[in-house]
Amino acid sequence: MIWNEHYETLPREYLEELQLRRLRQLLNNVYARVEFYRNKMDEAGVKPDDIKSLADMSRLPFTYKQDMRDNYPFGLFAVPQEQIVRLHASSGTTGKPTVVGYTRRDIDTWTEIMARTFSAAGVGAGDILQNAYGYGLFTGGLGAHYGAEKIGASVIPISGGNSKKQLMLMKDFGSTAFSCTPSYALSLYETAVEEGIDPRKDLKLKAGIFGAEPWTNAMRQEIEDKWGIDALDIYGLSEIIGPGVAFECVEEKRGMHINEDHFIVETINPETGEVLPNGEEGELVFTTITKEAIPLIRYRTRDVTSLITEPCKCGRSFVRMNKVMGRSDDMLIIRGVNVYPSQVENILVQRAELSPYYLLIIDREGNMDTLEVQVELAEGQFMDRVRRLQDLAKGIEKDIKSMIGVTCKVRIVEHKTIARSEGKAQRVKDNRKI
Ligand code: DLL
Repeated sequence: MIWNEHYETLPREYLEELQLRRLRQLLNNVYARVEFYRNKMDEAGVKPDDIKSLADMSRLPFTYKQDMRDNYPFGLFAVPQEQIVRLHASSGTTGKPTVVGYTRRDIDTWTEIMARTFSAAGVGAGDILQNAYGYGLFTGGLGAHYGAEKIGASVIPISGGNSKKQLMLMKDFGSTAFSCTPSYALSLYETAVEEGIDPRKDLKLKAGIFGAEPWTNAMRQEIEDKWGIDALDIYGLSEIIGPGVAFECVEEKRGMHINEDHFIVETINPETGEVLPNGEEGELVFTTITKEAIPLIRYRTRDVTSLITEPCKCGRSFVRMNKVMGRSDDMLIIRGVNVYPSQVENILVQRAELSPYYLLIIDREGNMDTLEVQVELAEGQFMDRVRRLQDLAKGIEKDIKSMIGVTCKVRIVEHKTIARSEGKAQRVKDNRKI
């Protein structure tokens, strides 16, 4: 179901007109109110009035995560403190978190785009949504919560983890949908099996809304088969607003519709910053055109994917983004070869004997990088047939070499030896000291 027929199906020419109008308003606003943007635009020699078309956007300077860190905690806020009704933060790998603020209207916008997300997944009033994204500073829990209430679903705010309790409530309350990271969906399934629950028979679930980390279509297939549900992808990042920047529709499940009435998207070459034609793979860059508390202009997400401009069968006119293949800063360079964890995952998930749990361990011996791929056997597969395991490992090593171009060592480990996550999965251990 389409939540907001008017905006979600707006003909492109009207949509672009709306984007330009909102963009110009935003630029005037931040130029007047945020010193950081005023300085940056002055340095780049561009004034708000110079932006006369969407194509002129490429004249605007980029904003980086580092800019948010440099202005920690509230330096980029464009409204006075009295108007901020919520703060969230995302933890970085180093140092201080990235802080984001919301005005009341920002919360409404976020709720609206999450309502669209759930509707597109076929979830609505009468559904019971078990929300297993983490509640707290992470945007996943509360973002999904507000959207689900808005569409009239009964929300169970259970947060992440506590798998046995999750399953008990799923069964007792008759949850019809759930939301969490895709890796947690798989881990929860394992607990279900241990608890003697057959999700297809014993539960009423029909849909899952999974995101916050990259996952492949093969993983989607696996989740759908195991749980007996439609598994939909949802994308977002705290800096832009949180979950709901883009969402998949259950009709097509091919690419996530970007809420373009609130965010302008570009794909760029991450090295040169040059804007790429639609359809080419590059880094996603977003401009928030309705956000009040922290508007971001041409924010560099580091997420790499491509855009789909063909109209979608569902009737929405928003452009779609393909699945994120990785982050340009998660891209590993191993002996000069660019490697995304998702490429390795794609090779691993094709083998039924394996589970989707893996870890890439990178080290350096002398001047040589080494890559070890640890992957688990699937449930019910055992380590006893050594010869068979060797063949399996050799086969994967060969595929990784021919498809990705990097030599590695594959180590197959017992089922359930790689750590499970309740939120975002950790799939890379880089021990190189560079
Ligand atoms: O992960 C917001 C979110 C919560 C999205 C719940 C979806 C569901 P951050 O913690 O700021 O925000 O992390 C943002 O996570 O730049 C991507 O690298 C990654 N990411 C988010 N969704 C997806 C997805 C939330 N569907 C970072 N596919 C982003 C791939 C994703 N990567």
